[in-house]
Amino acid sequence: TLRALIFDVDGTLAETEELHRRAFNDTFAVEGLAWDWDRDGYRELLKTTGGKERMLAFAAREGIDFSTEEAARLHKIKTARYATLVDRGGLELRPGIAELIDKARAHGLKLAVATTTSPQNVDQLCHSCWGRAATEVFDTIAAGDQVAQKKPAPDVYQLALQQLGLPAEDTIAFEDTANGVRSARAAGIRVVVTPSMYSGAEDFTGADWILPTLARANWTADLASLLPAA
Ligand code: XBP
Repeated sequence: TLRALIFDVDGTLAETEELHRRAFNDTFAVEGLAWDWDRDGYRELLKTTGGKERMLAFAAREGIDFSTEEAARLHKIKTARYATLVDRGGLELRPGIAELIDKARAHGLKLAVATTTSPQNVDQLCHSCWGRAATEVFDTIAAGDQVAQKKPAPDVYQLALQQLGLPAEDTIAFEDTANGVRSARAAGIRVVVTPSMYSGAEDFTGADWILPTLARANWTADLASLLPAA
């Protein structure tokens, strides 16, 4: 029986990665680092999930001496900058998300988050897009540093299942990236993918459904019959 939907945040609920990229670049600029991540470079960098991990992977690739302490320090500045950018408004839920969440609630399904980003960022997005705190939109939130290994490891989805108190079979995950699909599948969870701005060309092998958009004619019927072909 389907009892809960588990959502990825960045790229799935909203196209947030351009704001993350700007927050990184603004941070590098105020810190006097000559790092500037353009879109093509960022697409590659996104294969490393987690902002701290992404900066460390970039530095390692470029042969730059950069410590985990420095990554953590810069990441705090980046998170504050991201909050300011989200606060300015303009971030929108992807098509179909608001309706899906409403219909799922109306059906008595639980709603959860399994994300690589921080709880603060999830809350910021919920305030900006729903005008409500994350804990009012979602029943449980499994996030970034609460687990040992970020996506594509299954850890964050396993934590979400624990928080929900449900077996994997009773849930469906919503993702936008290959790393997200691998993470959900590794936790035994069926997964719907809606490719996003940065992930469109990725290989979604393992996904149970690939949908170009979550804007559906009838979410109520889809949930009842577990998403047959459009
Ligand atoms: C999103 C990420 C995050 C964001 C930046 O992955 O990889 O790292 O790009 O967020 P997912 P932080 O959509 O799988 O959650 O800087 O807060 O890590």
